[in-house]
Amino acid sequence: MNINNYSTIFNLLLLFLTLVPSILAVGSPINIWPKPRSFVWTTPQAIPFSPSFVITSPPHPYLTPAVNRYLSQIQTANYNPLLAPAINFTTSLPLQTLTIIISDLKATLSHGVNESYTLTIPSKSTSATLTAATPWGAMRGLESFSQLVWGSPARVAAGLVISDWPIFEHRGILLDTSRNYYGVEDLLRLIGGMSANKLNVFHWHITDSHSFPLVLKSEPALAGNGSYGSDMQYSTEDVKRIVQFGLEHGVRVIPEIDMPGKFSILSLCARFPAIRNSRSIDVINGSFSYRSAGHTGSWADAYPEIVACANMFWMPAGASWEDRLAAEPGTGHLNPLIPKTYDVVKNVFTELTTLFPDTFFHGGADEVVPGCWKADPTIQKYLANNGTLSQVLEIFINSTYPYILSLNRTAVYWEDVILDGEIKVNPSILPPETTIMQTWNGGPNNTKRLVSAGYRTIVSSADYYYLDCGHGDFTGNNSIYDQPPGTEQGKGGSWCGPFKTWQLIYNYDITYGLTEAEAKLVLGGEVALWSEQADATVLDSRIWPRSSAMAEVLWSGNRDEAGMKRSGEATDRLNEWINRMVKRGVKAEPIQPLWCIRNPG
Ligand code: CP6
Repeated sequence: MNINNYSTIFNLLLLFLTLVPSILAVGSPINIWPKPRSFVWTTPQAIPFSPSFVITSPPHPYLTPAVNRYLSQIQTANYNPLLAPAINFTTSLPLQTLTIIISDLKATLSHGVNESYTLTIPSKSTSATLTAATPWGAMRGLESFSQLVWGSPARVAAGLVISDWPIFEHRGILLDTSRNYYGVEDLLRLIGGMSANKLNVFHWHITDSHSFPLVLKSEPALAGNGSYGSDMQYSTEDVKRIVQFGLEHGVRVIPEIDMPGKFSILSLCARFPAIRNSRSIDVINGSFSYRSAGHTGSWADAYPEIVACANMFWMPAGASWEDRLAAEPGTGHLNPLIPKTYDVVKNVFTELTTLFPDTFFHGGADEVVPGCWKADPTIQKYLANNGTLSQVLEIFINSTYPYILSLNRTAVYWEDVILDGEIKVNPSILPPETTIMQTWNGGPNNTKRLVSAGYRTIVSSADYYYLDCGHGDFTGNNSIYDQPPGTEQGKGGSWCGPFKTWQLIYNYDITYGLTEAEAKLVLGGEVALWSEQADATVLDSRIWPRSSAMAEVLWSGNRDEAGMKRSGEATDRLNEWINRMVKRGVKAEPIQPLWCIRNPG
C-alpha cells in the first residue's frame, strides 16, 4: 500500500468523522422510553393534528379517563425536544382520529394481563389506529403515542408501525411510607411517572416500626397511636383515591404490612447515646452489615401486649451480637405466641382486602432477628421447653399464611423467610404454587436459589436496585458516626454506597446465570426506595431517572440487535426522556451537562 492509499483512507475517515456528528445531532429517530420491542419507520415523517383531533375508544371505567387525559395532554402539548428530530414535516393531511380497538375489554388489571399493543400512524391518511388485547395494553400504546408528539404547533411522527409488549410481567417500584411520610399527591405523582415509564406495580411498603400511617376502621388505634400524627395518615378515602388512580394508569397497588419484625441501621436515631457516643457500630459488635430491625414496633403504640421487646432498643448490656435487638426506636416483633396477635393481624388483613383489590399481598417477613424475641418472657418459656426461634416464626407463618390464602390472595414474602438468617421457616410450609418470593440479598445467587426451589421470584437486588442512598449510615466503614467525637476525619464512603448509577441498573440482567426454565420463574423486578433518609423533598430525584433505567430493561431489554448492551444509545433517549418527564412535572435529575446533548459528536 502506497502513501496515496493511506491518504485516501485518511480522507474517508475525516469525511466520516465530520458526518457522524451531524447524523447524531438530529436526535434518535424513535424517542420512546422504554424503547418499543419492534417498530418499522421506513421514511421518517411527521404530520400535524387537526384542530378537531379525537381519540375514539370503547367506554371503559379506567381506559376512558386515560383517553381523556392523553387527549388533553396532546391538545396542550408544546414539548420542545433537546434535539429537534430532522424529519420531513408534511402538513397536507392532519391527523383527525386515533381509533382504539380492544379485543378483551373485560380483562382486569392483574399479574400477567396482556399489555401488548400495535400502533399504526400512516403518513397518507387522517386516521391512526391503536390495537390492543386489553385496556391496559391500550394505555401503554397511548403513552407511546404521546411520546411521539413534539413541537408547537404539535406534530406527531407518522409513517410508522409499532408493535410492542413487555419482556417481564412484573415491573415495579417499592416505596416505604413508614420511616418518613409522603403526601397523597406525592404518591399520585409517583404512580403517574410509573405509568409514563410503563411500570405496572406500586409496591406500597405502608407500615414499619417507625410509624403506622394507614387508618383502619377495624383497628383504629394502630394509626391513631402509631402514626406520626393525624396529618400524616392515609385515610380510607386516600387509599381509594390511590388505588383508583393506579387503575386509571395501569398500575397495580400491592400493599405490604411488614411483619412480624424487621431491622434497619439507617433507622437508628443519632440522639440515642449508644449511637451518638459510640465510635461505630462495628466497634460495638465487631460486625459490618448492620442496619436495624423490628418492623412492627409502631403496633405497640396501640397494643403493647402483642409486641415483643417493644420498648427495648439496641443491645442489652453485655449481650453478644447474636442477641442484638431490633436497633430502632420502638423496636418490636409481633409476638406469635399470643392469641390476641392474630385477632389484630386478621382484622388488618381482612380490611386490607377491602381496600386493595389486587390479588398479590405482601406479608413482609424480612429481617427477623433473635434478640427481640429472646427478650420476651412468653417466648423465653417456649425456648426453655426446647422450642426454637425458627419454630416461633413457623407458628406465625402457619397462623397467618392460610388466612391470606383464604382471602383469595397470593402471598409475597421477602426471601429471608426461608433463606440465610438464623430464624427461618421450613420451605415446605410455603408451597411455591401459592407463594412468591422477593429477593434483595446476595445478587444473582439468591435469585438462583429461589427459582431452583420452584418459587416465582421478584428481583429487588440491593446491590443494583436499592435507590435509598442518602447521607450514609451507621455501619462500620464509613458513616459520620464512624469516628469518635474529636476525631479528625472518617474513612469515607458509606454502607448504603456506592450510589447506584442508572447505568449499573440498566446493565443488570435479572435472570443472570439461570437456566431457561429457571428464568421463566422470574416475574420481574422492583427498585426500592427505603425512606430512612428520603421523603417527598427528594422523592422524584431519587426515583427518576434510575427507575426509568429498570423500566426499559424489564420492558424491552438492554441489548441492541447485535446482542450488545445498548446503554450508549440509551443515553441520548434517556436525556430526552428526562427532559420530557420534567416538562410533565416529574423532577427527574439530569445525567449529563446540557452541553453534551447540544454537542453530541
Ligand atoms: N426496611 C425493611 C429496610 C430494609 C428492608 N426491610 C433494608 C435493608 C437493607 C438495605 C435497605 C433496606 N430498611 N422493612 C429489607 C427488605 Cl441496604
